[in-house]
Order: sequence, then C-alpha cells, then structure tokens
Amino acid sequence: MSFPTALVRKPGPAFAQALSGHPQKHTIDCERACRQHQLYSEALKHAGAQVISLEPLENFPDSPFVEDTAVVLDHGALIASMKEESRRGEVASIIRELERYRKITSMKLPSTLDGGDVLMTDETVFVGISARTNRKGVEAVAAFSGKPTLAIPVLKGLHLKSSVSYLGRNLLVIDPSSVETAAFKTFEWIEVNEHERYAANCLGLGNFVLMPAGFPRVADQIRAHKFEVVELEMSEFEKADGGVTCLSLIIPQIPD
Ligand code: CIR
Repeated sequence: MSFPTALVRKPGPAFAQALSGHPQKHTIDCERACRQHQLYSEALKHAGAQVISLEPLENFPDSPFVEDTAVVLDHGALIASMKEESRRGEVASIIRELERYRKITSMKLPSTLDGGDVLMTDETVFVGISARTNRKGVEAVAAFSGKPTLAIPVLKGLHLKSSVSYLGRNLLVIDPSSVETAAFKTFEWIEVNEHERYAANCLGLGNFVLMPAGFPRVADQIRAHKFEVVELEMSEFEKADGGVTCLSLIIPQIPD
C-alpha cells in the first residue's frame, strides 16, 4: 500500500472571486467552502494520505486549486506555467513546499499548462490541449515525464480531467461527449452521461475513490470495481469550476 502526501490549501474570503464560467458563481459561500474543504482533507486522510494543509493566499482567489500548479512524479516536480495571469503567482509558495520532497523544474512561457490537464496513468501521460494548456505545455510534460505522452483535445469543460479521470487498475471514469475516447481504448471505463458530467472528475487513491456526492449510479459502478467510494459535498468548488482532483496536489510515495 502506498501513503502519498497531499498538499491542500484552505479557501479564504477571496475564494468568492475565483475565476469561473459557472452561472451560480456569484453565490459562492466561503464559509461553506471551508467546511467542505475540511471534509475533503479528512477524506484524504481516511484514504491514507498525509495531508499538508496550507493557509489561504488572500491575493490568489483560485489558490485552493493546487492541482493546477505542478506535476509531481517520483524523480521531480514540474512547476506549471499557468496561462491565467491571476493564477501565476500561486506557484511561489507551492515551490517552497515541494522543494522539501522533490527536485524542482520550472516551465516558462510561451509554454502554458494547468495541472488539471495532466492525466497520469500507469504507462502513459495524457495531456489536454485546452483553453489553459498549449502544445508547448504538452511538450514540456513529455520531456519531463520521460513516459509516452499524448496530447488530447479538450472539446468541452475547463480541463482534460473535467472529463476523464484515472482511478487505478486500468479503470477510467469518462464523459465521452467531451473528449475523444479513441486514445483510451486500452482502458476499461465507466461512462457518465451529460447530467453526471461533474462526476467525471474523481480522485483515485489506492483502494479509495473520492468523488462528488449526488451521483449514485456512478458511485455504484465504481464500487462494483471493488473501490471504496467517499462521496463529498463540492457545491462551492463546482461553482468555481473546480472538482475533486483540483483541490489537492498529490506527492506519490517513492517506492523502496
Ligand atoms: C480556474 O478557473 O482556474 C479555477 N477557478 C478552477 C480550476 C480548477 N482546477 C482543476 O480543474 N484542476
């Protein structure tokens, strides 16, 4: 069994100003977001992660979405070059944390990348070409990872992982209307329909899967694959265009 470290960052009052295209973005409730975030951190611990909880960054409303700031592998951490001006400053404090665990490599403009576009599987890295991540960003991930790396056009949604996530054991959860499925044909997958789209973003951690509450059909299908499912209220993060994976930066335990 592996015991990863998970970096998380609590939402503060500035979270109400997070970037979002969600129609209810103006109703973000920061106190409720804090409570949901607390339960999220507890779920990570329940799944065996050691949680490092960073304090809110008041100048950076989107900073709870730590996943976007870096790609962490066994041999090092690649710091993302985030396209959104308002998010670029988030990486400084993440670098200070990650330096304790990994050698740091930083991407530079004109390459752009959000970590939410990076889908790691056992053999292959899939990187979304999206509104945030460009081809040079994919090339930077390919050079860094040393693994086969494929660019995947994101047809709908913010990031690749808004539409597909990897649970482990060769199993994906995918919204086939948002992403070409051809590249994933060596995987087994669970399909979500258009009403279940938000459940395409799940976090697999060993035998556990953290997923948003309210999608019982998807949860049952994941359970049928012998994962233990933890369902989480995510309403305030959904209103900020964020999902379950976005709220943590997973630092895998290096195998002995
Ligand atoms: C943003 O627009 O950048 C944030 N409001 C949402 C980022 C979500 N992150 C993720 O999916 N990895």
